[in-house]
Amino acid sequence: MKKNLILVLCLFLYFFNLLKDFEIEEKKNYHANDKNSYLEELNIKMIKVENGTFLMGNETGFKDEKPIHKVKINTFYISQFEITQKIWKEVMGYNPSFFKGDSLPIESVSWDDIQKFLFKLNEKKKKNFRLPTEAEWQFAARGGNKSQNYKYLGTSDSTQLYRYVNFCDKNCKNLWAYKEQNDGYENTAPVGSFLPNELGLYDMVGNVWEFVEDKWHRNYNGAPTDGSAWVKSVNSSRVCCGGSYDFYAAYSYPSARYFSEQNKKHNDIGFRIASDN
Ligand SMILES: [Ca+2]
Ligand SMILES: [Ca+2]
Repeated sequence: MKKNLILVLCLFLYFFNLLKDFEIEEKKNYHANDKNSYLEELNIKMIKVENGTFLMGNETGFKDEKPIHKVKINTFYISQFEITQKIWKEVMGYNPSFFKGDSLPIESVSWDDIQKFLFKLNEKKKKNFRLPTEAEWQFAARGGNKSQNYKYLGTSDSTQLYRYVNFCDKNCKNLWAYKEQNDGYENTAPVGSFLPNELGLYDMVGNVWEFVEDKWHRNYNGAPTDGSAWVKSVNSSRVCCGGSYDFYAAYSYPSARYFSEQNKKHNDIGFRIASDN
């Protein structure tokens, strides 16, 4: 009788473990499928940004964000996500990123490298993709015509920043890390990990800075007001926008701007693409 009981118990444990293994395998598959469909969706989805006017710059920001000036933007398209390493590899056949991962944003590419990427992409797709102008980028980051005039991205409440932006939070190793909030990432995050802005664009602020077409100027005195790129300059540095995983919480807003030599690579600068139609 005792023997039978032990046998039944053993059989029960055997089937229980089988069931558990099956469940774990199911869960793994679920996540794998989830990830694949997620990556497929990332296949350069473009969002239409309707024409409009806006006030570019930031009265309370740094000197380079001033003066505020009215800019007219023509309708254009911009990619919903930062360009990923998967897309870069598909087009260029190599991956120079410092932090590796298919769904992470491409970084450690120079502005010049991006021109080669755009040339190859346009050959493949028979399109005219380009970098957005700084004015287009900032209009889109602020939500275009759907803008709610949030101070940050998707919110004016600084305590909610961690839900919208991958910035230098408590996971970040730098001195300026904002220890009060946890966005979940020390370095770059898979694109689309945070909440989108009013236009459904992801990571317009944070994750990686984004190169735009314009050359760097120390302020907006003399900047174009028709949405075109400001490229008249002897300076060879190009503008990048929106902050990164390594940037200050307090300045993680759409008008944040910085620059890099156009032939230099940094592991906190990437890009997204635009087109006229
Ligand atoms: Ca972070
Ligand atoms: Ca970004």
